[in-house]
Amino acid sequence: MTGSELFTIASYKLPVTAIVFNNSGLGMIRQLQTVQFNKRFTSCEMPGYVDFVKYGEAFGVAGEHVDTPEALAAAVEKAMQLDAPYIIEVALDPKNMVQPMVTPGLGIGDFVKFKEQ
Ligand SMILES: Cc1ncc(C[n+]2csc(CCOP(=O)(O)OP(=O)(O)O)c2C)c(N)n1
Ligand SMILES: [Mg+2]
Repeated sequence: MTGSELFTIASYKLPVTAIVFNNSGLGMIRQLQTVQFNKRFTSCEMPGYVDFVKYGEAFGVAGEHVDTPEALAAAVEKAMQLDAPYIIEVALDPKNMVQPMVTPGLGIGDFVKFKEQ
């Protein structure tokens, strides 16, 4: 979700809901560096935190933070009732990884297996 997009949906009061999965970094890159580069992390962990609800407020777009699946479901329900833009920021642990993970350059059947989360 870029500033240009926010500006557009705010300007035209479009009923668009943006859901931001905020893991404070480049999670996919961090995951690749975990699995393939022995945790030699570079340019994927971003110190600090950007509050995307406050960012939306700067454009006049309302929103809320959620940190559980139940709260996310409730926020989506609420957003669907609104005739206005809305931002839902989902707080994620930067160390969370996604499974299954497909080996880069290989087929969909070639999953990387890893134990760490
Ligand atoms: C235009 C472009 N540049 C670079 C990449 C490489 N790339 C893939 S995932 C990723 C990080 C994405 O980070 P984020 O949007 O925070 O999503 P996350 O993986 O944390 O869920 C990057 C840089 C890309 N896919 N496209
Ligand atoms: Mg990220």
